[in-house]
Amino acid sequence: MDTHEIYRYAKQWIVEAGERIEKSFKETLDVETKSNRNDLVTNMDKETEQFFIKKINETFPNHKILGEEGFGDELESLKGVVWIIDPIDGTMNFVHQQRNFAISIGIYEDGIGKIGLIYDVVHRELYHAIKGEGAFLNEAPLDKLQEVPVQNAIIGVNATWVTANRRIDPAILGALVKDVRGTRSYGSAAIEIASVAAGRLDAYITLRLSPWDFAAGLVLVEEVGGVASTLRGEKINLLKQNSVFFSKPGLHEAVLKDYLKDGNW
Ligand code: 2AM
Ligand code: CA
Repeated sequence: MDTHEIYRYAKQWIVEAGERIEKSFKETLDVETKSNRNDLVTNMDKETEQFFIKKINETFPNHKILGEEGFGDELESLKGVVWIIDPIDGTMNFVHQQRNFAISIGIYEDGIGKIGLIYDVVHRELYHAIKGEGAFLNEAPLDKLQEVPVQNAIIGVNATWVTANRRIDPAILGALVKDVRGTRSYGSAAIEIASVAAGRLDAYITLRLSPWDFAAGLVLVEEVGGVASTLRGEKINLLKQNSVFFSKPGLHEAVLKDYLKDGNW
């Protein structure tokens, strides 16, 4: 694949899609719920995914597309070139705040992350990377991530996981939350993972994400020397829901060992 050509198109389309989303603020949104009353989807999520599918099909007819809203392909493998797209990550923020949402696009070839793009539309911040060629926030190169001890770390974590829930004993992450310098919750996994890549957060932890939530972020974080795994320290699977733990080096090993007990929970 001609990675640079794909990168140029993808950057152009993501900015154009962002402009269309911003224009929609003046119009009435059509909001529906999906799996539960807090799982929102709007006409703009669907229209934005269809915008990308049309562009990709016209320009790269051999590429496959995995999109959150389901207008792309049904994939059983990651063979070939696959675009993994979340047209609006942080839909609840989009609906309630008109900010703090992002478009997320990860482009993989035979399962290897080649391009990561996360566009924080309202703040006009485009995080982008080509594997092996560095990561950027708009024009500025992102620095390699340095080690940080737990007590100096700011971690992204949602309060869901330190209160009673179906996936983890709240005491486990509760202990970590007590020991770190601070916690943040932005409501868009893509922005939280991009923030780890940019050094604005030291780590991001969550118990359930889908491939479109983290596909782009994985490329960005690995490009700056960050570490990514599930909360049990396993490799993240791009075709399934996963728990995820994106982190600066050092902090990742320490948290797995001292709080997550190397997956023993
Ligand atoms: P979304 O806005 O694209 O749905 C909120 O904490 C973050 O979790 C958002 O990035 C949101 O993505 C994602 N999210 C919300 N519900 C989810 C679900 N049922 N499964 C996986 N990720 C989800
Ligand atoms: Ca979404």
